[in-house]
Order: sequence, then C-alpha cells, then structure tokens
Amino acid sequence: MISRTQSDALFAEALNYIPGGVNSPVRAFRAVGGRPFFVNRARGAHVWDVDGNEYVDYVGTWGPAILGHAHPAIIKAVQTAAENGTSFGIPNPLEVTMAKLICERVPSVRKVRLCNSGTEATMSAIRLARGFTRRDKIIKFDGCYHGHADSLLVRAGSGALTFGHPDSAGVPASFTQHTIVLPYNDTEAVRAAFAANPGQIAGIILEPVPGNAGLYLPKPGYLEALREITNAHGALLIFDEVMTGFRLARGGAQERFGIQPDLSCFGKVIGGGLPVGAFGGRAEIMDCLAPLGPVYQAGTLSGNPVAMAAGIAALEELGKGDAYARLESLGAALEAGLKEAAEAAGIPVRFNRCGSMFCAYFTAQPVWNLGDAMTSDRERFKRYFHGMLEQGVYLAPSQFEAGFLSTAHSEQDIEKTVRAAARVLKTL
Ligand code: KE4
Repeated sequence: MISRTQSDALFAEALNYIPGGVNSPVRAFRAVGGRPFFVNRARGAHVWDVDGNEYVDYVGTWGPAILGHAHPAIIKAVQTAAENGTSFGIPNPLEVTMAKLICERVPSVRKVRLCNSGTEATMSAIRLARGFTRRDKIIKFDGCYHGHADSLLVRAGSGALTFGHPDSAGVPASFTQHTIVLPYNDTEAVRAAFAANPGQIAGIILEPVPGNAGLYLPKPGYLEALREITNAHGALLIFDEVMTGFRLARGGAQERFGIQPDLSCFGKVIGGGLPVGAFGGRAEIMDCLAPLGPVYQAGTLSGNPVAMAAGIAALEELGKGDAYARLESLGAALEAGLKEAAEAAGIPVRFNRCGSMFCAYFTAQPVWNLGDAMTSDRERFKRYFHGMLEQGVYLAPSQFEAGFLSTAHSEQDIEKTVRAAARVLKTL
C-alpha cells in the first residue's frame, strides 16, 4: 500500500478551509472513494505527490497538458512574459498573436474573444447566440458538460453527473426554462425539438466528442445532421471544443470530422496550463460583441500576457513535427494493450477512444450516449481506479471522465500501464 501521510495531513487541513478540501469537485475522489493525493511537482507524463510517490498521469490537468507537464518551451515563455509584468488590463501584442493562431488553425473562426475559462467561453457563446438570433432557447445534450454557467447546468456531465445532481441546487427553474436537453446521437429528437419550437431556438451547443460522461463518439452522419438542421432553421451550431480543441487534430474536432460550426469554444490546451478560455466564429456574429455590438462580455484578465505566452508556446509546439501522429499512435497502442488485458482477464470492458482521448467503461455493450454509459459497473471501476493507482498509474477519478494522452507519454509508460491493467483486471 502506497504511503500518503503528507497528502492525508494536507487534506485534513484543506477540509478546514476549502469546501470538500478541493477547488473543483471532481478532484475530491468522491466518485471512487478514498482521499485525494496532493501534487507539488509534475514533469512530462508524470506527477509526484507530496509523499514522493510517482504516477503516470492520464488526467493531464483535465486536458491542458497535451505536451506533458512543465514543457521547457512553455516554462521559458512564461518566465519571459512574467518578467515584463503579469497583467496590464491594456491590449498587449500576445493577445493578437494568440487570436491569429486560433483563426489560422480553425477556419470556421474568423474572429475570437479570449476569456479566462471554458465556462466563460460557453456562457458567453450562448449569450452571443441569443443576441445574434434574438431567440431564447438553447439545445444541449444530456451528459455533455459545458462548465457551470446556470443555464447549462442541466443534466450536465463531469462532476455534476458524478455526484448525482446534474441539475445543480441554486439554479432557479426560470434560468433553465429555455434549455432543451436531448439525448446525444439521436437526430430525430433534434428535428422534433425544432418542430415543437419553431423560430425559438437560438442554437445547439454540444461537445463534438463528449468527454464528460467518459468518452463516446458521434455516430456517422450525426454531426452532419446537426449542421443541416441548424442551417435549415436559422439556428447556430456551437461546438464546445474546450476539451477537443487543438487536441483531436490541429484544428480540433471540427477538422477531424469536417464540420464547420458557427461558433466554437476553447480552453485548456490554448492556455498551456494557465487559465484561459476563448470563443470565436464568423465575423457577423462576433461583431455583435461589445464594444462593437449590443452583447456584453468582459474580463479583467482576458488575454492575460502570461497565459497568452504559455498558450502560444503550446500551440507553436503542437504545430511542429508529428505531434498529432504521435498522439494517435500512443492512443492506438494503449487501446490495443488495454483491450487485450481485459480479454485475458475475462472482464467486459468497452474501450472508447478518439485520438488521445479515451475511456474504459465496465460494460459489455457499446457506449454511444449517457444512457449506455450509465450501464457501466461503477463499483468495478472504483476497484480498477485504486488498483491502477497502487501500480503508479493515475486515471481520472470518475467513470464519467475522459483520459488524456500527451506527446510526453513514452512507449514505456504505455507498457507499464498495460502490465498494471493486466494485473489489476484479474482481481476485479
Ligand atoms: P472550465 O470552466 O473548467 O475551464 O471549463 C469548463 C468546460 C467546458 N466545456 C468542456 C467540454 C469541458 O470539459 C469543461 C471542463 N472539463 C472538466 C473535466 N471534465 C474540468 C475539470 C473540473 O471540473 O475540475
């Protein structure tokens, strides 16, 4: 049994000052039991807890660490930027560089507004869609998580789903009355919603590859159908690419699946590990934003120079060489190894993967939506999670989260992970 006395002491102290001892619920291990460990050092694909235990990290700070932790180019960029001041509240050149990089890599984005989190990005994109279309209703899908803005905390995924209250307390019904929640991968449900709400739906927001109920993929033709339906009804298609953006391809999921949404939301990767969000799209939509137009949106630290420097360094590194080919090959190797280990152990595991994002569900059936994901044996997942942790492999501490590979993961990391899984799965 790994000793975590320092982490336990820190957790006990944290509980005195921070609700649940954490600053984001999913970190609390409530979904898997036990106590979270505390990390004070990370490098490449590995993290070390305060007791000195080392782990292969498949959470990657929930997606931002696509190049691994403490990448030299990012650290250098942050140091250089910080020496010139950490925030100005005045336009700075790095904001322009970042905006140009996003627009160059994502053809559907002609203009972009930077903010400070994925939640801000999706919240603002919804407001912009409503302001541009002058319509109130928004369609989202159960199990998709778009951050914790009031109107989107309805049958949400990630921590909201994990803790069994996907409809958060404190959100008045009046704040979600315009939110229509549909099952993912069900085209007819979308058509019916538009037929029942003619001229009232401002847009559809979705994770093009949902990574907040584990991981499942759009069925062939599904994204194309959403594009056709929104075009037919004058509604906006909003891709929440906070998790998939610049990860599933150089231009994100929309490049991988060949769909051009009207608005896109970003976060995580574009911050290189620092707080950043962004939303962008066609100029005629984006120019409705203040100070040009009537849709207000703002942020003290939006376009922060240090965060921009980190994100620019990350995107520039991703633009070099074969980063995406490497992520794909690492993902394929992990998938093959884990599937083989599960088969050898005689355990029903459905392993879903898209590029460097993955999830192992403990169910024999295919997983295409939240209902399928809920068939996973979560008690078995808990034992799997802790078994792997004891083997020095840190997976997302919830069945309803995705795993992430980075370019820093090595073939040795994958081999260690597969060997660990072969041992642990036999005990389940
Ligand atoms: P943030 O506000 O946490 O930066 O982003 C919200 C968000 C929006 N859209 C998508 C698709 C997301 O995945 C997220 C946040 N992802 C979770 C992981 N499932 C963040 C982890 C956490 O909540 O601590």
